This record gives sequence, structure tokens and C-alpha cells, in this order.
Amino acid sequence: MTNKSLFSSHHLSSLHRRLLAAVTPFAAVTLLVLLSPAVAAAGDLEARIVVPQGEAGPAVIWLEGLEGPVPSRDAILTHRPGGRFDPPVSVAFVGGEFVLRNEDDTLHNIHLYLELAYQKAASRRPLSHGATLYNIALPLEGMEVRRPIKPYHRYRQDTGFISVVCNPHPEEKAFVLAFDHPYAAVTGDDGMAAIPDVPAGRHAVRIWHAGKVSDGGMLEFQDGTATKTTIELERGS
Ligand SMILES: [Cu+2]
Repeated sequence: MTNKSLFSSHHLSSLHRRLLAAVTPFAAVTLLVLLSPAVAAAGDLEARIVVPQGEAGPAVIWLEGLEGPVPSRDAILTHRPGGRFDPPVSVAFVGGEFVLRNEDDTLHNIHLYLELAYQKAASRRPLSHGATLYNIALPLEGMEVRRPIKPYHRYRQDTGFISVVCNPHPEEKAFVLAFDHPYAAVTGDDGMAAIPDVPAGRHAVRIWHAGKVSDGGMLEFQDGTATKTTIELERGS
């Protein structure tokens, strides 16, 4: 971009033109960036998710249709003593790794399935769990195996989320939702979830809880302002 095109921009107020005229060309570019409405600050989402009475467990909240820098973070899934999966519900980010661990002194395995919601809807012989992503045997305490989180693992309405089961112990279950953007979080024990730095605009909210995805409506985000919302999930939604 030449200086001429910078100065002729219709976005510039007369004050900005005078400021630009008073500084060197290099500084003018810097100043333009600071004043440009395209360089938006972002706002945080603070959500409280109320699950139906009698139901429990974490929920996952995310924003649809946004792109952003994917966190470089691994998704750790551990078999605790007794065979409990920890955490029972988590988010994973494409490009990281699943870290699959056994901290129990007996054989467990970690079997990740992609739900394949479209296959369940379309087939007369639906797969009970979906398609296998990874099926890892962890016969010894202290074992750890890593596997990549791939782009096709990400949550989409037609492919669904990831169910985790232990084949020898069918009661041991966990759930993972993988994303290729940073705008997703799991609720804590208090039902709160925070998603930082959401770009300004109106975005669609989705919530996963107990194996079901709910539409959380549209939320408006403004630069530098926290958006707070409480979402009450209905039974069977
Ligand atoms: Cu097990």
C-alpha cells in the first residue's frame, strides 16, 4: 500500500489526516493500524449452564462458524485406579495429541469412536458407537500412548462427538469434543465456563450435555466487554 492510498482512505477523519500529516510515513502506518476498526479487541464469554434437575456432569459450550488460532494443547485421558476415566468430558484441539494413560494396575483399553451421527440416522444397521478412531490397549500401570488429533476428528453436526469406552469394562465411558478453533470450553463443578477473546459480532452458541447437543441461540459480542449468559437446558433437549 502506498502512502497516497493510505491518506486517501475514506475511513480517516480529518483529525486522523492531520495526525498522519504530522508524522513520518513509517509512523503513519503504525498509527493507521492502531486506529483501524478492522483491528478489533475481543470480548470474553462467561457462561453458566444449568442442567435439568436430576442430571449431572459437565457440559461443553462452543461457538459455531468462527475461525481462530487453535490452541496447541494435548488432550489427556487417564484411566484412574478403579477404571474411572479422567476427565469424563473434555475438549480437544486439532493439531495436538491424545495422551492416553493407564494409572490402574490392571489391563484397560481406551477406544475412541467418532459417533457418525449421519450413519446412525441413515442406516438400518447403525453402528452402536460409530467408527473407531483409535483402539489402544494399556495393559500396564504407568503406560502412556500418544496419537494425533486429526482435522476430521473435530465436532460437526453430521459426524458428531467422540465417545470413549473401555472394551473390557463397558461401564467406563468418557466423551471428547474436538475443535479446530479456540472457542470451546468445559463447565466446572459450578456450571461455569469461560471462553476468552471472542471476536466481536453475533455468534451461534451450542451446548453438549450428557450425549446431546442443544442450540444455545445467538449471542452478541462487543470489543473489550465480557458477555455473560445463563443457559438452562431442558430435559431431553
Ligand atoms: Cu477399563
